[in-house]
Amino acid sequence: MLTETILAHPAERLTEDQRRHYFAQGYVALAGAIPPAWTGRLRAATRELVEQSRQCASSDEMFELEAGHSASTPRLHRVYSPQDHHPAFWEFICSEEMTALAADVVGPDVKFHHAKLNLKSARGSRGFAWHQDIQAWPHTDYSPVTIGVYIDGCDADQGPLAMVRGSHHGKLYSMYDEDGGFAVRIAPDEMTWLEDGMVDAPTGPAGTAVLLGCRTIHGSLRNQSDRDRPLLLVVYSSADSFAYTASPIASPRLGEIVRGRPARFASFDTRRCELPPDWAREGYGSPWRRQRAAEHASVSK
Ligand SMILES: O=C(O)CCC(=O)C(=O)O
Repeated sequence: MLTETILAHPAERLTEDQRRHYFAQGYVALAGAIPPAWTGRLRAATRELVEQSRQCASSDEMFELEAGHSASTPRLHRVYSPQDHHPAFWEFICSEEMTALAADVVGPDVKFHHAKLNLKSARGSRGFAWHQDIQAWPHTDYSPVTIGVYIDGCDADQGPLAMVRGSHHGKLYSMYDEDGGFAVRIAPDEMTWLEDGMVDAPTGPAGTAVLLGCRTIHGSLRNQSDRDRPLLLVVYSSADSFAYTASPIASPRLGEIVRGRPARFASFDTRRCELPPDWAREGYGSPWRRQRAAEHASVSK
């Protein structure tokens, strides 16, 4: 659904100011938007997944391990598709709290695309380079939104999501490096225009939500604190927006309508979007391995 049509529907959860901020700046942060009853359940479910990761010796399709992970000291960077590994996550993704937020920025009919749980363990080794998301999962329009929920809250030293204000109005950058690898990062020499004042990295208590548009340039620093930073990231779109490439993060839930009704017509925004590799054949693997490969390539040139 295109922005003008979305805005013709009244917002249910966001104030008009918050909704205006989302469409003007490409994101909006909502301190403590998700109630403690939910963050408590998500915290307990996260603990169960972390327990399971003790059996895991190297990163796989479910767990992205953080440096120093072992059976006695589990350290995780990410859990892929948490909704397929613990029912609390799917229930939350379909909940009124989440789908009403999504509906305010994608329109009344809401479709699920994929989710990930970025735990970013304490004293972690990785941030996330500046990038835009939509090139990894292009859709027929630019309605997709990622809703990030800080399950335990997030402070400045924990590597919060950082957004470049208004960058969704600008161009889509290439996510490929010089060697043709999909690096999930914008080449640093393309970002020389960036100044500190253009960046916002909102923090907040448990239940703080960040709604992030799919064209917005964002990234994050590594977690320098001694606390993990669990951030659940859920991607939704308008029901009439269709992904036209395989998803990098597969799930049997992909494409499920979680609010309202399925579409009868597709919505199109003809601004071009770079295509990712064929994830169905190549597999996505780890975005951090991709970014490291691109860094090494540019350092060694
Ligand atoms: O977890 C983070 O800090 C950043 C994650 C991110 O930007 C992404 O998954 O696209």
